[in-house]
Formats: sequence, C-alpha cells, structure tokens
Amino acid sequence: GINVVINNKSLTVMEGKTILEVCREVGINIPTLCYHPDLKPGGVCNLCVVEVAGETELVKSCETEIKAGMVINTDTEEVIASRKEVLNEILVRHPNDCLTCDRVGGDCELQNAAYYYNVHPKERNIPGRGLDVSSFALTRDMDKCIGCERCIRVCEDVQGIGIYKKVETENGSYATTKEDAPIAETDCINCGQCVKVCPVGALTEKNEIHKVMAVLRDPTKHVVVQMAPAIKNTMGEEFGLAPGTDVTFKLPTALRKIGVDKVFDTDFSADLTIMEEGTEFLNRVKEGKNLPLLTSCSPGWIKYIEHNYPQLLDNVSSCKSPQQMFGALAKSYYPETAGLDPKDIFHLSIMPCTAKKFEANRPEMGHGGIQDVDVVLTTRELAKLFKLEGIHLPQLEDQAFDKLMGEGTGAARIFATTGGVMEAALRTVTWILTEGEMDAIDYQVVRGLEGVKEAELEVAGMKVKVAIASGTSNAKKLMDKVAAGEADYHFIEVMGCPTGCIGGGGAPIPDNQAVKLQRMEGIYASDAGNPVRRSHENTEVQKIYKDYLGEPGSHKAHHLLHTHYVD
Ligand code: HC1
Repeated sequence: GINVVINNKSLTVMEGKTILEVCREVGINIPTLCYHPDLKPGGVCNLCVVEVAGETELVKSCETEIKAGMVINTDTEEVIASRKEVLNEILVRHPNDCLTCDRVGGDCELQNAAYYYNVHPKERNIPGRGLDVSSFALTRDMDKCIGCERCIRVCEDVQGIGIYKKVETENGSYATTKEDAPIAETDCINCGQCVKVCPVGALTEKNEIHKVMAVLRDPTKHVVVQMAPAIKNTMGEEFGLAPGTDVTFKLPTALRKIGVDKVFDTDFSADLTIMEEGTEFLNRVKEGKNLPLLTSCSPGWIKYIEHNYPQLLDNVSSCKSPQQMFGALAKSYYPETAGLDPKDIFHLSIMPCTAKKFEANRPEMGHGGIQDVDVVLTTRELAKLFKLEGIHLPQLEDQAFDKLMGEGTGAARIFATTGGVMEAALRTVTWILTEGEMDAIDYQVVRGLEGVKEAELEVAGMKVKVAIASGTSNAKKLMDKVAAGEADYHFIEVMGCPTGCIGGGGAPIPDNQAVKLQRMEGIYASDAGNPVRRSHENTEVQKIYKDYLGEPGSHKAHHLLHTHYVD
C-alpha cells in the first residue's frame, strides 16, 4: 500500500488505482456523470475534479492515478464552485420536465447532483434536437443528452457495435447515431446497454407503463403475465434488497394486487425450450447437419447475427425464445384449456431486456393476425408500476404462480446467467442419452461471468465441445472462428448482453460487474434450492406434451414453438 492524505485524514491505500476509485472505496462521495465503473474513463464531464496539493489546477479524479504522498481535498470551496459551474452549464440546456421524465424517482444522476449542489440556472436555452421514437425497444430524447459519451463507449468498447458518435455544437455536445439516422435504421441490436449507463433520461426503454395501466383498468381484458427467470433475483434491488435476493413468490402477490388475472412463468417455457432445443441438438448431431447449433433465446443476439453473420443463420436453433414460446401458448393452449377467446387475452411479459420489446413485435411472432406477446415491460418499468400503485414488494406475503404454465425448474432459472442455457441443456441431454444413468446436475465448467467459455465434455461415449459467449463483442470472437471453418464446437450459447440476462438492458440501475456477480450467485442459489432441477422433470411440461403438443419436435410443436430467421 501507499500513504496518502485525503480530506486531512492519513490513509494507506492500494497502488495503481485512480483517486476516484480510492475515494469511493473509502466512502468519500465524488459526483460523476461520464464515469462508469464498467467503462474506461471518459474524462469529459469535469464534475469529479478534486484538489491535489502542488498542482496548479484542479485534477480529474477519474483519470488521475493516486500516488504515494499525495495530499487530496475533495470538497474545498474551489472544488465545489467548479462542480456547480459544470452543472449549471449542463442545466442551462437541459429540459426540466423532471416531473414526467422516465428517470423520475432518484434514478437521474444529473438531478441528484444538481440537488446536492443546489444549482438553479437562471434561464434555459434548450437546443431542440428532437425525439427518436423509431425503435420498438429504445427512445432517444437528444435534448436530454449531456454529452457524457457513456453510450458511445458501451456500444463501441463493450458490445463492439458502435452506432453512436459525438457531435459538438455551440450549444454543447451530444451523442447521436452515425449519419444521424433514426435508431431503428442503424445496426442497433436493441440490447439497451446504452440505456443502463445513460446517467439521465436521454436514452430509455420505450416506456409502455401507461399502456399496461389502461389495460389493467379495462374489465373486458383478461391479463396474463409471464415473467423471465432473471426478474426473480433482481427485482428486489428496486426495493432496497441485496442483488440476487430471491423474491419469486412475492411477485405473483404484487401482480395480482395491480389487477393481473393469471400469473404464469417464463421458467415454464424455458424448460420447454430445453425439450425442443435438446431434441433439435440430438437430431443435428445424428445427421451431422448445421453444427454448431447456436442458441436463439436472446433477441439482441439474433439481430446481431442477422446483421453480421447471415451465412450462419441456418446454425441458429429454430426454437423461438422462451418468451415467444410462452406467447404462442398464452394465445392457444391457455385459452383453449380455460375456455377463453384468444382475442380477449392481453399477454404481458416482464423481462430484464429491452430487445424483448423488439422481439415481441417481429412479424414472425404471431398467428392469424394476433400478436403472441402484447407488451413487454422491463424490470425497471414493472418496479415503477408497483411503486406508483403503492406496493412495497418486501412487505408482501408469498403466493404461488397459477397452474398450467406456472412451474419452473432450477434448470430454467439459470437461463438468466451466462452458461445457464448450456448447463440446462446438458442436464437433460446427457440424461436422455444415457437413459438416466448420467445424472450430473452441476456443470461448474460452464459457469462464471467470463465473456467467452469453452468446455469439452464426454456424453454417453461422445465428445461434446461447447462454447459460451455473452456480449456481442465476445460472440464475434467465436463467430469469426465458426464462419472461417476453424471451430469444431457442437453447441454454442450466445447471449447478447454481457453476463447474460442478469446484465440485460432492462435490469435495475445501478448495474455493474460487482452487482452482476451477486445476481449470478443468487440465481445459482435459487437453482440449488429448487427440488426439481432438470427441465424434463417439470410436470407441467410433461403435461403439455401429453395433452397438447405430442412429442418434442412434433408438427404442432413446430407450428407454435419454432420459427426461422431469414433476414
Ligand atoms: Fe432471458 Fe430467456 S433467459 S432470454 O435472459 O431465454 O430477457 O431472464 O426470459 O425468452 O427463459 C431475458 C432472462 C428470458 C427468454 C428465458
């Protein structure tokens, strides 16, 4: 360690870190707008300045490495005056519709900083850059952009896509798309990683809360919900619980309180996916065709492969994602069983994902003019709806999911984290191939938050080579090899977001690597605590095959649960 003095206190701290990182570790609050712990420093907002003895000017704490003997002050009068000036300059051109901004409720870093430093600009000069509502997934309010560049860095550096650029104007700088095109016309994959790092309301998921509220008030609508695996171990964060906390059975209670008629579970259709995709995998191995099989659950990933590797689309599993399998059944199996008209059903999906909003609107995802999923709300949107309705989740009693499509195994739950779909598939595929003799459940080799993972496993005398990637820049590493014919994998799991759905674009904010690790641990704990941990043991999945679908891969299963991406 090295010795430094911060705010008149002598401290021994770790070398090789920035002043900002050290201050945060010891509990000193330095405001930032462009800094994000998962991105390389931007150094553009100038809010994090501090005083270092011997320096003639204030230094940016996010970019300055801490050195032995440094004497640092983080809140001198000069520092505060400088921060106020920075904030004032931003606020002069920032719309002040905070009452109705999507970042209402403590999530706006600019509002928090402005309030903290008590900054009140005398007049405003709003640039009038306009609103981009072209996307099913995201909304851009460019007047609210403060030029912090976080979206540029996450899209370029983390996802390897790079749809954004910075524009300097007389009235401040801001981010827009390259060519300034509406976002729906760019290479955007709707992953929403930019939304999650945006410090203000410039980038948000397409807000559909009010649409859902109107439906909940409509007595002619029968509202049926599905809820993604990740929601159960992340929603608690919105109510002050630790990341990873399992709130599975509080969610049905809350949803019924706001007027939902049936609370079902995407975990059910994740198990169903394993039955369909496992069967598809075994068939492809038998026929030696279209290997490696590529998973298809992540709609950001599907968009990415459509844009970048269209020649590999035949390798993509024909399975719809669990969300869309569920949607198809919510408008067929469920109403047929319950004696309802599918036209009266409003199917609401709760996802940690912004790309799921896009997926629900894809033309492939409906039958006979009826859309399978009507609206997708993100984790954040549902949390907001609960709060608006006065619901404090931790105080609620537990309730069960509704029967028919409300059961999920541990295998389904781990879909939420990178490697989970692979592990769930391995649990069932090895069991089928060895007729129950190989009954391993925990496949540690495919776990962990690394961006790319590989493993070779022996399954019933056969060597199976698998790979897993999360985040599209990691997927690219694998797909370049596959496209060049240099890979001999049998099965590849790809999730569009780094770390998988626990790091989805609709996940609670703040969101960073440390939080995601806790979420992952929560997911595996929920899996381990579930008495049923293999998809083929889901009794409601067994029932739907017996009563409705026939066998996995049947004609009916294909009609409802599969699709083909051709773009
Ligand atoms: Fe996911 Fe999936 S795991 S894609 O991350 O396959 O969003 O949680 O619901 O569809 O099941 C997301 C999560 C989710 C689907 C499943």
